Amino acid sequence: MSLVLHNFFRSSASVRVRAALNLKGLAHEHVSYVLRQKEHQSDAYLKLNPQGLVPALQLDDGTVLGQSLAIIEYLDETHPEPALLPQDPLDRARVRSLAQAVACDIHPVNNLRVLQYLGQELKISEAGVADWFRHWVDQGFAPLEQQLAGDTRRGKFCHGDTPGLADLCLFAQIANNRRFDVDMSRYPTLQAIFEHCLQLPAFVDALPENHPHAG
Ligand SMILES: N[C@@H](CCC(=O)N[C@@H](CS)C(=O)NCC(=O)O)C(=O)O
Repeated sequence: MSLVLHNFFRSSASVRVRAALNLKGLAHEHVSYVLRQKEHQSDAYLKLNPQGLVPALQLDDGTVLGQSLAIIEYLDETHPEPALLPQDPLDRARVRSLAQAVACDIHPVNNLRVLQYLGQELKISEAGVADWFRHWVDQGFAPLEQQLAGDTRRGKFCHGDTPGLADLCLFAQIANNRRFDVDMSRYPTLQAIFEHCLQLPAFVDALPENHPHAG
């Protein structure tokens, strides 16, 4: 299968998918879009992905999939090993719930277009925008830390000792947090999971700084 990932090195939704592709051992090419230059809003990209966000995954028959969680679940269904979701329905719901706590409740309010709107349209200072970012991370991370710290289903990763969908989302968020000086000492359980991810080349290679088009 020849796969093309339309993405941007710093995009955390792209980091999720890059790490998933790496965990599955799926080779892929990169097409990069510089978000600050609005390359993801070009006619050519909008033809591929009318949602105008990265990432999008293009399959060898030309089909384009948008939305990182949908892409990751597609990869998991078509390449079941290693599994990114557990078998048991309740466990699957638990992992999806953890993943969505990051991907649906933290990431969207901290997305580039939101931060740009705050700065460019509402004229909020750079420091104010950074405060906004940290506020919404804290709103999401504090309950997540509490939930995961007290849960025996957690292992090295969010669910047991193998990485899955929730870890992909958490890893990408924590990697992104570094740009805004989020104080991770308040979230020792989340930080420990991040560090376990960093033991795996699949995650390390997905980091922004290791993207072939980083810069
Ligand atoms: N829910 C989408 C979010 C995708 C998304 O927001 N991507 C960001 C980069 S992380 C983006 O394209 N931002 C462009 C913008 O904000 O203008 C997903 O999970 O794929």
